[in-house]
Amino acid sequence: MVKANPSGPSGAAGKAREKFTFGLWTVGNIGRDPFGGPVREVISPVEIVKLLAEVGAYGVNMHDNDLVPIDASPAKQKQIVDDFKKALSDTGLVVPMATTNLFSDPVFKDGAFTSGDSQVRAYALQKTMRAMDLGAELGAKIYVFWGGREGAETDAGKDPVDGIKRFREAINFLCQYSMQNNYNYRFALEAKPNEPRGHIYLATTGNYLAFIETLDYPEMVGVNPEVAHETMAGLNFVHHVAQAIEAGKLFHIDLNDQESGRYDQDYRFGAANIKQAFYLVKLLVDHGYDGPLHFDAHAYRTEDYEGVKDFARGCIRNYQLLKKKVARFNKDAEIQQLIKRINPADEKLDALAGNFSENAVRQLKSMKFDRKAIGARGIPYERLDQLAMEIIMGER
Ligand code: DIG
Ligand code: MN
Ligand code: MN
Repeated sequence: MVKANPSGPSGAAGKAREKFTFGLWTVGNIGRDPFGGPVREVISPVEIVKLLAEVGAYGVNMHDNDLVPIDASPAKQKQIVDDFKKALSDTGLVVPMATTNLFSDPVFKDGAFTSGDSQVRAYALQKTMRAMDLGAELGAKIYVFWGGREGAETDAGKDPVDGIKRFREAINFLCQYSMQNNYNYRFALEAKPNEPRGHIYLATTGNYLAFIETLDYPEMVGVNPEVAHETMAGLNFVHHVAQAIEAGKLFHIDLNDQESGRYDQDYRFGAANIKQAFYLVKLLVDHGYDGPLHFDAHAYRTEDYEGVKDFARGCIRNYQLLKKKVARFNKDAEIQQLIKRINPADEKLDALAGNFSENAVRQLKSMKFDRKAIGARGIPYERLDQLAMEIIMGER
């Protein structure tokens, strides 16, 4: 039996904690993989809430069926939800985000919103509306869509253009459902390039950022980037998050870690690529991201539940340690001096380049640039990156 966290999510002396959250499916992961069965017994949502309170989490998220089995009767659903609400009030944990499982049940084997079968698409809408009702009942204000089955192994049977249209139709419909019920959800679309489908539509955060602009209610919809997903495709996750921040669309974030070019490992945050984790925390801190920090990750298959708690504590601790390193980096005089050298600013030139005018054209076209001298200038990235590494390694 795990003990509840006496101080609740506000922590000792009521100091506001970062909004560290975990999905029920993360610390509740029983260790199945394609080559082996479960290694841990199933624990209930109530026990998961208490485990998360014990390790210092702020909140807990869920897919509909993480909490309520897909075939539960209304009476059973009520019992489960009442018990869950009591655990939340006992521990002080909150539910910032909810989502729908549109990927486990065989009915979704060829997609949910993008299935070729009208019945499946309609059922996916029904299931999502019910899950949105449940999430709203628990106080969730962010609704995540991860299209785990929205894709194909072969393009022989479905036109990928139809996939995009069908996904848009569903999101437009559900935006209106949220408005009709005053749920005030912010929708967060989560990309992944492949797995479990051979190819998943809208494979990266960038795809979703373009897609959002084609929706009927784009202001309601943002993204939920996950570290492992761009990383497994060999892309720079931090730059994808930067584009989301710049577009005002970082509504949520899934933190974990991943070695490039492998299956979705969903490792403990910071466990694989500490440098990327450092620059991610720096980006979030520098741009004042204050949304949930959701660890969509799970413990190694080797672990028992004490190990699962170590995993969860490690996610939180690595984020907090890296946040301290970011503060050191931002305060370090030599580092800031080098950054200034790397970004020599000229306000006059920037003004010309930033505001088109005939005068700007004339001046820029007639200006003399000493291309050779500029090209010969050394740019001290080696020194700067070494100093950053020494901060990350605790030597500075
Ligand atoms: C996988 O990374 C997906 C599912 O776990 C879930 O639908 C979503 C919520 O964060 N992430
Ligand atoms: Mn993942
Ligand atoms: Mn995720």
